[in-house]
Amino acid sequence: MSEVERTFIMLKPSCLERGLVGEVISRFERKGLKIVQVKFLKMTRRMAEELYSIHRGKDFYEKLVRTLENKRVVAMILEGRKAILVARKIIGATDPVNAEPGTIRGDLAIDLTENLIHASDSLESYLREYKIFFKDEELETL
Ligand code: 3AN
Repeated sequence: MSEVERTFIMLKPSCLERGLVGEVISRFERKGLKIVQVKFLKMTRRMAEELYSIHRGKDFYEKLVRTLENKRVVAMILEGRKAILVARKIIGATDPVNAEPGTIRGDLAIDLTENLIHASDSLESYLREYKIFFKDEELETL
């Protein structure tokens, strides 16, 4: 069975505001993950709520949704061997204070809510999350 899979990545508004889009994308490319599709878009409240639906009811949920609502993000699909696991390793731990040096959050972030980037953490998450941002026909190999 092929180990090649796809994962969903979203660069958060803080990543764009800090001018780190190129730096972050290049880390995935240098590792060998290929960009299947990428788009800039403005998040609606509904999209933010859908993306973070598993956190609904938690004390940080409203703050989290507000960091995305009506803000510009970069959404992309990456492809490669074990892409979901590989992307999570490149990103590092959720809290940048605990993220290892060499990871995106370890090197470039310190705030927990504004931790620069989102990446699907399982195949199940990927299948739910990419559909919030992309239509299937946008992901056909060009
Ligand atoms: P990850 O982004 O590493 O998959 P999740 O899914 O547990 O982490 O959390 C989603 C987002 O929620 C994180 N990127 C972070 O911005 C925020 N977050 C997670 N835990 C907390 C917390 N305890 N306080 C504030 N924000 C949090």
